[in-house]
Amino acid sequence: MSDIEITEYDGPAGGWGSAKALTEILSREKRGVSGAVLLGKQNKPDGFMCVSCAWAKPAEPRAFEYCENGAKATAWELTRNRVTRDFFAAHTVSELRDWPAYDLEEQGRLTEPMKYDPATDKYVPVSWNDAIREIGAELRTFEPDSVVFYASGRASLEASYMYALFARLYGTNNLPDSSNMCHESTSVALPQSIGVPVGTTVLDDFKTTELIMFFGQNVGTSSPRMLHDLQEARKRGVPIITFNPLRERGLERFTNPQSPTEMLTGASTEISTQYHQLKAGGDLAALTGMCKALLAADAKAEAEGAPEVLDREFIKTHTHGFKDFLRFCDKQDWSRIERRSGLKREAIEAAAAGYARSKATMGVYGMGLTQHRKGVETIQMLVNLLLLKGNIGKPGAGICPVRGHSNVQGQRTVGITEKPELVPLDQLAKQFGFKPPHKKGMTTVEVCENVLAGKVKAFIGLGGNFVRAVPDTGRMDPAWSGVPLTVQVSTKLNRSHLIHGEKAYILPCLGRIEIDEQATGPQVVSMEDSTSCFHGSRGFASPASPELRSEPWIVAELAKATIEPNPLVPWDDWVADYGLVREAFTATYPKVFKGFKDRLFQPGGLHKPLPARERKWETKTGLANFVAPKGVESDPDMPADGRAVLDLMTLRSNDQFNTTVYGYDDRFRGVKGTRHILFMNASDIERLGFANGELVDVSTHTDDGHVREVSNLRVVEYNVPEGCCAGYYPELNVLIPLWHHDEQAKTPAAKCIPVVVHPAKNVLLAATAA
Ligand SMILES: Nc1nc2c(c(=O)[nH]1)N[C@H]1C(S)=C(S)[C@@H](COP(=O)(O)OP(=O)(O)OC[C@H]3O[C@@H](n4cnc5c(=O)[nH]c(N)nc54)[C@H](O)[C@@H]3O)O[C@H]1N2
Ligand SMILES: Nc1nc2c(c(=O)[nH]1)N[C@H]1C(S)=C(S)[C@@H](COP(=O)(O)OP(=O)(O)OC[C@H]3O[C@@H](n4cnc5c(=O)[nH]c(N)nc54)[C@H](O)[C@@H]3O)O[C@H]1N2
Ligand SMILES: [Mo]
Repeated sequence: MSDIEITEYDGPAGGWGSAKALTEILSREKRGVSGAVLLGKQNKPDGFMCVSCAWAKPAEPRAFEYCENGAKATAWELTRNRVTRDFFAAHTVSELRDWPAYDLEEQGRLTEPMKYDPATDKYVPVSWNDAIREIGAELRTFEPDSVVFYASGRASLEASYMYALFARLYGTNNLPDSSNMCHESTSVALPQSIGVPVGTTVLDDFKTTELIMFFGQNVGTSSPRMLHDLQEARKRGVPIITFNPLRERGLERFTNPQSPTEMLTGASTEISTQYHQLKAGGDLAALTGMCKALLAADAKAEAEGAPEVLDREFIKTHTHGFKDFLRFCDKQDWSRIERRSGLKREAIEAAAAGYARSKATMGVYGMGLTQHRKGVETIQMLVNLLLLKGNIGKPGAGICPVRGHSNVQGQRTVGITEKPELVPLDQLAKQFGFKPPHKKGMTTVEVCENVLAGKVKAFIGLGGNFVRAVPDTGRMDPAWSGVPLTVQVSTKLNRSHLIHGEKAYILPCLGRIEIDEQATGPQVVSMEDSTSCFHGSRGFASPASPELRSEPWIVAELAKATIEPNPLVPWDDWVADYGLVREAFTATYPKVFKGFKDRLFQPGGLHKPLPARERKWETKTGLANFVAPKGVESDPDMPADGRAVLDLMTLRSNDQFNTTVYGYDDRFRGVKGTRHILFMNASDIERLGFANGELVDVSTHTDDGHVREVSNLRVVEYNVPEGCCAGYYPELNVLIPLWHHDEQAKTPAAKCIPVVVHPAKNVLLAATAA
């Protein structure tokens, strides 16, 4: 407890704080100099692709093309710590369930396959042969649609393609992935609006853009390499208009840790030129306000004979639904927009005026838009705003969803999706001579519903920590014991190994940074970044244990043990030479991967064709669509008795990668030594009768009959809008009702949870819980 410290952080993002954090993590994972040498290969055209975020890799990389958090992720994977059979022999699973996430993963890399032994409540070693044979035998007894093939977004294009094919040959489209909890709102919104499921911008657009609008993405923590692109744009005088309930440091100021001058002089670049601290879920209202203001400015310009504000030519030739959209905007009144967004009309008009001036605007966003009940509508509203001035399909302009996991976008590209309509099933049928399943598979939320209902017979996780990442963990955790089989392909120990099914296996795999030696020699893999560029990646480090297997190998062996041999699916040849897998997915997606074979290591990556970038609209109307939302409420389940209820946002700290907790500090937010906190506005603290630093219990305000509560969070007075509060994911996932998700995409609405704060019932316990 004495180590907990909450102060105001007044440094920039990057800078010396970043350099120091880097040295600390390399030494903690015992990777000093060798780690630093490996970091020099990170995100280089012939190196390995970072295992942290999915931000684009420039064609001409900087000397050190990594950031503090990318380096942490590398050190985390290359740690010298190991989880051996002795570790499992020394601890029962029930005991490990009480360990914090940090302690579990800090044990190091998994080293050999393990199997759960109910008699001793321990994991015991099992040979690869037996593990694969036993899992295959189990899978053969289940109805395919009762088996789930989950993927976190790290596995390569090669492993992902094989995994998706395995699931479909087995007979199911149950291929949910982490993007179901992340950018699924994007994948549903953008195809309706502009006919592509991904962003339309590339790195070059940052060089010619005239304005960047930034919504709900914490660049300093979640995609720090992007700060270089933002800094360069700012140096050209490009304004950045930010909408975020929190004043995130990376969006305020940045010192480039790779610039000696900046480091020595302490110079930093101001990032945002306008910063709008809107309410959680206030974006739909704020965007509506901006559209209204823009339409009003255009009408005024027309009346005065001044140049038009909208791009009328673009609207006429390229869009559909403009009239209905106008009607929607006309109907919304400013008082409601102000109330819901938490912003003054003048502030919204100032943002709109900035937008009106720009001839090329980018709209960048992250989880602040996607993780809401109306996430899809909000993203579509951002597209509407861009369409008004023709900002899709021209240089320096476009929509830029910032993806999470390093290959989450790529997994979708090669078939990991529960939506069969997104996959060329006919082509698969032809290529591999089978009848692919056409029934829609389960999303992440549907998997949870079916686990609760006892309908899931087996769960296979290709990476990730599903049990910990999903909503409603208090209800979910006990339900997993009713699943007959759980299999986790992992690099490190996590909660999904401890909250397991009746039969449970841990299959340890190589990480991307490690050398992957197969029959034809060391293999390379590939992935897709946030800007739709494909890159090759080459492992450099020796494997953490001789017993590790590659993900393609594990998928192939599981497939061979489960389904009938098919001469058209040469699993063994594919494992021997991943180039043959690339040939196979190029045959399935010829347009997407045209020329990939020879351009795997092309600097900057190979950009995949995106019709919307060329103003070709593959939508139902054949045009870009204005899509009007139903109203401006982005989280409509807020109960009526408003005042005691706060909107909770669950966030990442600067010291975590999703459920992986690197440490207990959140440097940019001034928090040291704890993650068990609740950021609150000073006036809410006073109004509700609490004090800064007091311990409180927080419960979800719903009437669905379930009690959801987290106890002993420390109140931290913080600059969040009144009526909002914030804390850390995944500790607070217990508070998110399973049904509290985007209405169309089913992305859990993790950024706006109605909660009530109570005095702590049992403060004594807290002293040990901190
Ligand atoms: N270091 C590090 N990097 C990561 C990850 C990590 O955990 N650690 N995770 C990776 C993954 S999988 C993902 S998806 C991305 C996630 O990266 P982000 O999209 O940055 O996700 P979050 O950190 O959840 O926070 C999003 C931001 O949204 C703001 N916000 C919250 N609610 C609202 C709202 O209603 N409106 C607006 N406008 N803003 C809001 C928050 O204040 C916060 O700044 O990062 C990836 N990169
Ligand atoms: N409340 C709340 N909940 C959220 C979110 C939120 O903002 N708020 N964000 C959501 C988002 S955006 C996401 S993406 C999900 C994340 O959900 P997941 O992707 O399921 O979770 P991670 O924490 O990224 O998974 C970490 C584990 O992956 C394994 N791993 C790491 N590298 C590899 C590898 O190379 N191969 C294999 N096979 N395994 C590997 C390690 O064992 C590690 O323990 O969580 C979601 N949940
Ligand atoms: Mo994510």
